[in-house]
Amino acid sequence: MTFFLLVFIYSTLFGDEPTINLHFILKILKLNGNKYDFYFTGGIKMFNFEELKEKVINGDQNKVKELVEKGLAEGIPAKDLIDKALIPAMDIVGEKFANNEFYIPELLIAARAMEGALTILRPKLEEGKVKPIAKVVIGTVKGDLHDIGKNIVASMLRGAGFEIIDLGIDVDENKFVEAAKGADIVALSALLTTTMPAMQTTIKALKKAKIRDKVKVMVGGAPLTQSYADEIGADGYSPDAASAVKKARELLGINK
Ligand code: B12
Repeated sequence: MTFFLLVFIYSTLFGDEPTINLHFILKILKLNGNKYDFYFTGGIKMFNFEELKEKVINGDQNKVKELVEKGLAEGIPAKDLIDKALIPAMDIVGEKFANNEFYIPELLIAARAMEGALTILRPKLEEGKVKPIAKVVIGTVKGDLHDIGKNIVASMLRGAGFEIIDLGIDVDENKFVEAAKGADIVALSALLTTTMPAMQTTIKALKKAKIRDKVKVMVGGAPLTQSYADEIGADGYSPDAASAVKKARELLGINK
């Protein structure tokens, strides 16, 4: 009697390091009568973070989307694709810009490729959304048009159960003050050293409107530091999106 397949189990196992994706296939083959044979086939799937990084740097929008979808299909978490390929790629783009190897068009093309990837990844970051635990008003401060990082922070907070009011880019202090009424946190983003002072202007405006003591102010963005946050009187600073979620919880005394 010819054999037939009884069970086909496909399981993808992840370790702490999901770059290497081990997969095993257990095949139980029934031979004649009561005789069974068990076979394991195994392999290693490697997601190429370097390739994704390179495609973002070169602004290859279509390839970036394709690789991101491939990564997700292989079980790579959205956060890993962002942290291990997309953000490092933007850092390199920034370095190239600083060294005059890249100019504004290259910066824009890379940013567009990054945005394309984030359009696919953002819903994944926001999965698990529950009843809002607190309200966060977020925006990039006046004079600053950078929003990629701010949008990641917003998505992570949304995914962690916060209600997000996103004011967008180039937001002046009055807009922040208006939106802050009834909010728990005001989150300010700045990517330029020249726009960092707008954070302090916003904090002063919150004080003037007598709502400073009703909201927590959280700041972030590549040029920011904890000491700058302290200097301008912010309640919290985080260097990245994941720690921004922790910081927001900490500021509001939310334990889980
Ligand atoms: C993409 C980009 C652009 C794009 C922005 C597109 C967009 N939609 O955002 C465009 C082309 C528009 C642009 C324009 C300019 N840019 Co630009 N840009 C960049 C670049 C390459 C990447 C920024 C980025 O998206 N990084 C990836 C994200 C995920 O990281 P992130 O923003 O830092 O966010 C993370 C954390 O900072 C944190 N975070 C961010 N916000 C917040 C908020 C809170 C509350 C918290 C808690 C945390 C947090 O969490 C995020 C996720 O982990 C950087 C270089 C760099 N490495 O930063 C230069 C850079 C920021 N740009 C720079 C410059 C000079 C400019 C221009 C002045 C260029 C010009 N001559 O016109 C203009 C300014 C326009 C303006 N008025 O804002 C300089 C700034 C130098 C400085 N120190 O001030 C940089 C550093 C490049 C360089 N090395 O010279 N830019």
